Amino acid sequence: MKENLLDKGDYQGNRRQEHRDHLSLQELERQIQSRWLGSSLCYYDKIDSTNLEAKRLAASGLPEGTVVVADLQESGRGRLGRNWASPAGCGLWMSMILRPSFLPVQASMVTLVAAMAVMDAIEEVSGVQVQIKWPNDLVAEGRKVCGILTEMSMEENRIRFIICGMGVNVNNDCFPEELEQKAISLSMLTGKKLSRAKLAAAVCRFFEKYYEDFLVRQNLGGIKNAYNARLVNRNQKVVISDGAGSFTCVSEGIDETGALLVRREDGTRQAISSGEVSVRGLYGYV
Ligand code: BT5
Repeated sequence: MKENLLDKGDYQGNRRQEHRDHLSLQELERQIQSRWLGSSLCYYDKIDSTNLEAKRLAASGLPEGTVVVADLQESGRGRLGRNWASPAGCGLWMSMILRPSFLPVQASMVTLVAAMAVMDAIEEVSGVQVQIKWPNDLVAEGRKVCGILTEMSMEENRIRFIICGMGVNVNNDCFPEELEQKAISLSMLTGKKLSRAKLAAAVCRFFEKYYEDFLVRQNLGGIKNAYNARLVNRNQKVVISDGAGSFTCVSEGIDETGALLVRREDGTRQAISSGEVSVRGLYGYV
């Protein structure tokens, strides 16, 4: 039974969301017209996390191309166990099941494919030109609009399945205090309420296109230039941090494997792979 959190004016304990649009299995089925992505579609009014649900469904045998969407995630997840705020009525919280035959080392490139797909879908549906914060964020006006979480299950040395999840702030008109300076939604950027089902459909269509090109090439050569053209902080100083520490360098753009090429202060060049590093501009989050 659908629990109507919105009518309680509840936003994870915060203010009421003004913008809403209708999200349902029927509406998603009507909008999603891609060839294989979304041919199997699961929709939930409420779930712990669409990535977790997609993992469970993939483990139980659901096919490649299955798309899982929820109106509300109770435990939306970011990388490294971080939380993803996923209130009801305003975001696109969606995960895809992929069953590729490429090597596990290539799996991180799926995040970049997804970033391109969501970026193009956002532009088509809202007119907003977002930028990419390598490897997994889309940003506008210095704030995060979308985060992507790609997870992989392996058996022996091959991929059993990949779950690629994306969270897009669509019609949110406020965020919890700790995200107020860091997050933004498409409705805040446009002043308009947008259809999440249309956005989901556009993401699936663009993802199919870029993912198929990636499968043929086995690299990101097909999207590299377009990706770099929208890379935030390109040719500017950034701070790279990992568990071992941080250093300042100039971000030059991605290569065909999705690594970020940087120039250190002593002039040496390095390719940073997208493991668990964070890249920031010199000032603030972006
Ligand atoms: C991400 O992690 O950006 C990946 C987010 C993936 C979310 C999707 S939603 C569908 C699918 N199901 C899931 O359970 N997850 C995926 P990361 O780079 O670790 O960023 C997480 C950080 O972003 C948090 O620590 C917050 O600072 C910030 N954050 C949390 N919620 C946000 C939101 N709604 N908008 C913008 N920033 C947010």
